[in-house]
Amino acid sequence: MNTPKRADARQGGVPEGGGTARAYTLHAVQAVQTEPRFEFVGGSATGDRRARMAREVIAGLSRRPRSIPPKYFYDERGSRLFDAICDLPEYYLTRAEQALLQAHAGGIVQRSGARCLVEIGSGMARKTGSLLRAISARTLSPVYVPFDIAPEPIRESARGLLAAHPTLRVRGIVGDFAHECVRLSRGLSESDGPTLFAFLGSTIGNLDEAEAPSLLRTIASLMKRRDRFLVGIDLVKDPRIIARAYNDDQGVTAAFNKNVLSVLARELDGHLDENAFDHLALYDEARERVEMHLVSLRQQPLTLCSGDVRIELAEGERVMTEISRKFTEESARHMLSEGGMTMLEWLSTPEQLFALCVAERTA
Ligand code: SAH
Ligand code: AVI
Repeated sequence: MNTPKRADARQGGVPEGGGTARAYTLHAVQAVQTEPRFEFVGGSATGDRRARMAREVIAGLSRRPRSIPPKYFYDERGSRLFDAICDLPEYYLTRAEQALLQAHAGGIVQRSGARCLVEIGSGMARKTGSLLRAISARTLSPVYVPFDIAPEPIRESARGLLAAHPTLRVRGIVGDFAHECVRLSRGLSESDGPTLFAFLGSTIGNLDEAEAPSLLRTIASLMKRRDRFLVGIDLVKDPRIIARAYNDDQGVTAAFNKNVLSVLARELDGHLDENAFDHLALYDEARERVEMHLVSLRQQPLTLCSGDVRIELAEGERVMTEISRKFTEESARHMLSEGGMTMLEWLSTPEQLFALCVAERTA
């Protein structure tokens, strides 16, 4: 495994987090850190990634109802569009989760004893700061392992985090969490200490009833007894609040949704016209989930792989691009237990908009 050698002040017997001793040790740590503090420790060859994308996209578009996996939203532009969504007045999720983290990150980290943070679907790592500040207050050699399908946000967010945390080491991993979570073991080392596995932003809601427990079981298999799992969960609430969050006035969510067409055009030699589709996002109260679609505005062929694959879309036909499930404490507990985890803490906003949930691997 490609683990950098660490200048670990604790080996020198210096008490952690202690005033002058800490300042002195910080100097020492910086002075001997000759290796880069940021590295990518794994990723797939472009050809393999494209082949999987072609398989999954063609399979999804060929069955009824037609669909495209949501992970393909996130090229560089898609990641930026999602970042812009987080600032929209209608998109309450990010602010609610941020507020919870500001209030509870210290306690969550303290109770878990975490010295290492793994973040699955880390994106621009907007909310990671609260957790890393709490971890850095406990150890002189914090480790952050962001795992995302998109390399650009890993690189970009690492820049800010490294500047804010002078002894932080970042081991970025590019991969698909549906198939490649085992890559996380390349970013982890026994000496990192107790690890907090975070899955923020309600991204778990983008996985269906089979996918979510399957991912949780994989994460649980990577966790040691003392490790903890922290997941951000969007809650069932007034359907109008949810529907507005996915139908913003500025059309950023519509642009994010349509961006998947340009990803397919570029990566899979597709011929697709963004203007020939409408954005549609509906909240299904019975299923407690948002469904996001692209609606074909006319009868049109959708061609991929330089014309080798041709799918005929009827006028008004929908292609589902994302589900976004909403939970109650009970349904979240059930999902976790199906995924081999036991809920330890449930922390929700006073308005019951969003919750953070801490879990351990079921023994
Ligand atoms: N956690 C961040 C970002 C959430 S957006 C936040 O809370 O703001 C969802 C993130 O998950 C994106 O960065 C996207 O690239 C990543 N993602 C989506 N599907 C993925 C998959 N199958 N494997 C790995 N990363 C994925
Ligand atoms: C990343 N994920 C949790 C977002 C969500 O709310 O489901 C993606 C998104 N889709 C539309 N707006 C935001």
